[in-house]
Amino acid sequence: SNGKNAYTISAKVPAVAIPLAEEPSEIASNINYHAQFSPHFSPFKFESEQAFYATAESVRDRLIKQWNETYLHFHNVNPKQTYYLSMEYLQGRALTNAVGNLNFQDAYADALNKLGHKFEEVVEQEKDAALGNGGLGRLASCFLDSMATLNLPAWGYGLRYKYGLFKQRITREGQEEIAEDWLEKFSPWEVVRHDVVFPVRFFGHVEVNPNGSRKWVDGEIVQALAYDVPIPGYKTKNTISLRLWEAKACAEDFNLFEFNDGQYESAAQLHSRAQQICAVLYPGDATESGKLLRLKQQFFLCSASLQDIILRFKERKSEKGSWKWSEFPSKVAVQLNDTHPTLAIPELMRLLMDDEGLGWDEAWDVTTRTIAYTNHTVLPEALEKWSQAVMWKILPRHMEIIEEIDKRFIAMIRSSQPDLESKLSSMQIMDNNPQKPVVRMANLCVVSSHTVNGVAQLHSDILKSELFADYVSIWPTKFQNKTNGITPRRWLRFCNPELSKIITKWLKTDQWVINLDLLVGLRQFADNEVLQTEWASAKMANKRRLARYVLQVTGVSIDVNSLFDIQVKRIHEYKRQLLNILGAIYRYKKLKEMSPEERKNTTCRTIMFGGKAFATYTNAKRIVKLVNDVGAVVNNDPEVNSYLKVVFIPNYNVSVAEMLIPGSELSQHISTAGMEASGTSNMKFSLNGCLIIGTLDGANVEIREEIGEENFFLFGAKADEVPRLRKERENGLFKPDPRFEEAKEYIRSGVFGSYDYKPLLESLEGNSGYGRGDYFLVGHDFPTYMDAQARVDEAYKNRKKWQKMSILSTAGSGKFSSDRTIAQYAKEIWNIGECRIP
Ligand code: NBG
Repeated sequence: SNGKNAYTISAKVPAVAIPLAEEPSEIASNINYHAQFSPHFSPFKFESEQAFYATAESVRDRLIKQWNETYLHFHNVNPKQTYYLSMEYLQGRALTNAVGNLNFQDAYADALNKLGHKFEEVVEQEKDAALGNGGLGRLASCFLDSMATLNLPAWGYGLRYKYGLFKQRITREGQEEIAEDWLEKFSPWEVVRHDVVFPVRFFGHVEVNPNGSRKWVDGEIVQALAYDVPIPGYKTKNTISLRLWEAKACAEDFNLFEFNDGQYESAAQLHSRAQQICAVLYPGDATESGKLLRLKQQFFLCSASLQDIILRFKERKSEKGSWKWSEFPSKVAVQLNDTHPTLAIPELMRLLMDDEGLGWDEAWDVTTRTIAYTNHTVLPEALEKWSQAVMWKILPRHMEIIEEIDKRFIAMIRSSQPDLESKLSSMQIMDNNPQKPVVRMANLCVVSSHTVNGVAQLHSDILKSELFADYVSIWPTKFQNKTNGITPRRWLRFCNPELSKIITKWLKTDQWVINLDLLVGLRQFADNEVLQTEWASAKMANKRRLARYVLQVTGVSIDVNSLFDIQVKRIHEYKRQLLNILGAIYRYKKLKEMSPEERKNTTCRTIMFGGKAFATYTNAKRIVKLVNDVGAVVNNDPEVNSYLKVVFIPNYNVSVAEMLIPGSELSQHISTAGMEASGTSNMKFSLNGCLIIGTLDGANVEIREEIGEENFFLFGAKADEVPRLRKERENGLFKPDPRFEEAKEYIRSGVFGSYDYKPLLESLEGNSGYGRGDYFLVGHDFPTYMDAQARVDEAYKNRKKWQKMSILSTAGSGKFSSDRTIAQYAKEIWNIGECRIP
């Protein structure tokens, strides 16, 4: 099948309406039905695990019904539709979210009770779908929830990795990575679509036809098979799709002759090559073959998705009579989530020119009016550059197209903006440096997209003034800001039911779940002692739950009356977990030096860390090891361990976040200013009434504006000071604070064990072998960080005031709903409107 008929709505569809269970007793029998007739397990077992799968299948029935109705509605109305292309989706668990969005929470809880199960225990059986690394993937998932909730005609496209993000185990050596098979017992949420299959080509060469047209031929063809995941909106029937592609080889690719000849491996060679494509999220790309595989993944996503989009466009258009390609951009918006799906640009050009017969100008016009690009980082190492040689090998036709785009771009500049001549070499797409010729994907995106956006105001400003500054004079209106957001369903309503109840009670409405700006109504009650008491008791309940979890996964017992101080995110030097742990070390040393009397005046803290280090990022792994070593010493030191605990929570993921965030009181967002594009966990913490200690970086800037500067513990250099400070440091003008020296010296003295921390410590020094002259300015920011921490300690002593600040944090978080972000994308970039099922 080449998917040709997948979108024809056939007259032969059975029209019988199948009623769904509504009452708890009917739902119970429906769950029972699935337990018996969906043959995954023995029918003679109905433990939590079996209950989970049967419940999920029952919920899935509802989703599929709404989803079909949504599809049909979109098909009939044929509005302009957005397609979000992302290599990552960090979906987490789906059950609580699905029944919550369907507004069937109580009915399912009752039904499970009738069957002898507890809803909370059943949901724990679900494995996280972790098809992403961190913020970028989780953002994509929050966006899907908002698109569905806002009834927007919008879909997500991604890859169905067999192994998503690795599972992290902490051993004496530090972090260990283990493959996580989220599909081990199948996912109840995906529906395989055997009628949606597209061929994707790799390698081969370009053939020139007598009429001058070009065609990409030969090479190797892999089939892309669609798996659909239904995404329900909150209290709406609209249910959209996340379409994930899996790579398959055809039966014909299996060499029966070789197999019968006993050459089993080579007989199945094409099959195993196809399987590699979606085997893992982010294959290590240190090797040549790793790079090749990653590029193949990216192209696989782009090609399959675009073929699908084009086919749907044609099908819907031709049902309604004649149409023109120039109408494509008024029916289709494609959003590139970072540069990972950049190949969508040359692939759309190729499909339009080589398959559909358009000329260059027409194809270019359609492509550039269709595609928009979001930048998520200014870190040079994360700006993708692909070797030209590798690309010529895998995608020869695309390289011709990219060269042509580059050529025309250069010609355009020379004729219209000759003053930019000197900038051309850095602006052009091809970096033809003979040592290492590469294609700069971000440049290709900027040149070919109608809109480029950053993900927080500061980040978008930096894009315009630094990274993409040279392009601004050519296209002054191309650059926008879309400050990130988070879905208030998962990140407050469902993960923190205790606080949600209080909010609904005081606001006298639960509409805040879809209109988060309403939270501002809490401000007027911030001083109200009744609210403060209720607020504190919700937090305490969440802290207790978190403390039980910490004990269970780490064996460390923590004091629920201590200040719960959390930093959870990917481990990275720019995020500065090292600053946090150095602060903790200094705190420990001071506690040791105090008399028992003095200690009684200190604020008790539990400092929690969580996050994964990329498997080959050595310094990040050393930081994980250091945190664990410090924890082992501090937590077992009877002299001070009732005042301080340092805990590393293993295997941080979406589900763990849903537990940690509601129980947090202080969270750390302490990146070197200018380096964190936005951050989104800062928004989650703040929404849940957790105070932030942080730098003026990413979305911290806007959070502080919204909740009030008196409710934010600010420290550190500002983004525009960073270049000067680095220079000063290079020139030996930096004078470290004695507290900073003391903390480092304490590690060197061996208090935390004999592991070789020298390389890590040297990264904080001048021009040592490992050192980068403290590029991330840990030393510079250390003193103001410690001062801010002292302000935190003081503030926590006044619990009333603390509760007030916490209420104001939640009250000021309305702006950070992904509903707001997505509404802005819809209006200002995609030009799409609501398409709600009547
Ligand atoms: C990340 C940024 C975060 C940001 C998310 C979502 C990448 C490349 N970027 O600051 O580091 O919140 O994207 O926009 O993962």
